[in-house]
Amino acid sequence: MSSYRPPHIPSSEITPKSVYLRRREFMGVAAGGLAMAAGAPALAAPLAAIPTKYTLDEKLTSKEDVTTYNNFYEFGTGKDDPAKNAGSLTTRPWTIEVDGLVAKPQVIDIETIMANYTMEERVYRMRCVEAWSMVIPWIGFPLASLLDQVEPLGSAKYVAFETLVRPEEMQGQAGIFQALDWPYVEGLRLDEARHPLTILATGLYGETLPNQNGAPIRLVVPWKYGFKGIKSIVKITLTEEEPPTTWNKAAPNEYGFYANVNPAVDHPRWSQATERRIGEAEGLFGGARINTLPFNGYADEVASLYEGMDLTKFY
Ligand SMILES: Nc1nc2c(c(=O)[nH]1)N[C@H]1C(S)=C(S)[C@@H](COP(=O)(O)O)O[C@H]1N2
Ligand SMILES: [Mo]
Repeated sequence: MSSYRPPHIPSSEITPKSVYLRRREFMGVAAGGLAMAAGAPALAAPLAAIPTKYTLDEKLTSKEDVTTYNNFYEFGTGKDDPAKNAGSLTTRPWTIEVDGLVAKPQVIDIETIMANYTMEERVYRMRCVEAWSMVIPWIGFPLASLLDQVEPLGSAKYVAFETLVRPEEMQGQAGIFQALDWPYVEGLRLDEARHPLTILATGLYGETLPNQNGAPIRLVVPWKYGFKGIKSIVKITLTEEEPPTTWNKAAPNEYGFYANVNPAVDHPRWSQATERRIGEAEGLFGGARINTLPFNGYADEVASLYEGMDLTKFY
C-alpha cells in the first residue's frame, strides 16, 4: 500500500464538512476491499491507505454524544455542563508557551499551528477511567512534530501540560466550590509524548474542535485513560522530573501518573474489566458492556514502552 499523505489543511478552515464526509464514505469503501467503487467521488489525493493503527473498524460514536457528554471540570462537573457552559470561552487569540529543557523555547500562536502543521484524521477509542468509552474521529497532528520544533535537550525526560485559568470564562473555576486545583495539569514521559499515536487535536468530525472538547487544542493519548487528554492547553514544559498531574494529586490511590488503560487493575471503587460504549444499546440489566482491552487496544503499538513494568500493578 502506498503511504497515506493527508491533505494540507489551511489555517482558515478545517476540512469542509462535505469533503470530510466524502472522505469517510471513501474510507468505508476502501475498508471493504475495493480500490475505487463506481460512482465514488473523485479525490485530489489518494486517501485509502491510512495506516490501520490510525483508524478503526468500529462504529463511530455520534457527534451529538461526543459533543454533549463531556468531562471538562473548568465548566462544571456534570456531563452536560461543558456543552452548556463552554460557549463562553474565547479561543482566539490563543498561544501555547513551550519552555523548560528545550533549545528553542517559544510562544506559539494557534494560527501558526493551524497553518504550519499537516492535520490528519485519527479515529481512536477513548476510554474514560469511569468505565465508559467512545470512538472519536479526531483531527490533529503528532505531538512529536511540535516537540521537534523546540528541540528538547538531552536532560528532558518528561513533558508537562497546563490548561488555561480564566475564571471569568470558566465558571467551574469561579465561586466557592472548586472541584479541582487549577490549572488542570497533566504529563507524559518524553517517549510517550513522542509516540506516533500521541496527537494534539484541533478538530473532530472534520470540524474545528468544539469548546467543550478542549478548544482550540487538546492532547489525545488513546492508550491511556481519558483524563490524560488535557484540554485547552496554554503551556507545555519539558522537565527532568515526573511532573504533578491533576487527578493524581486529587486522589493518588485512584489515578496514577501512567494511567494506561488496563482491564486487569480495578479502580478502588469499580471494575475496569468492561466498559459502556456511549450511544450503544445496553441490555435490560445494563448489559451489553464490552471488554476493556489492555492499552485500550493499542498494545501492539505501545506495550514495548513499558517493558519491565508489572502489568498487574497500579501505575
Ligand atoms: N482541562 C481539562 N482537561 C480534561 C478534563 C478536565 O476536566 N479538564 N477532563 C478529562 C477527562 S476525565 C476526560 S474523560 C476527557 C474527556 O474528553 P471529551 O469530553 O472530549 O470526551 O477530557 C479530559 N481532559
Ligand atoms: Mo475521564
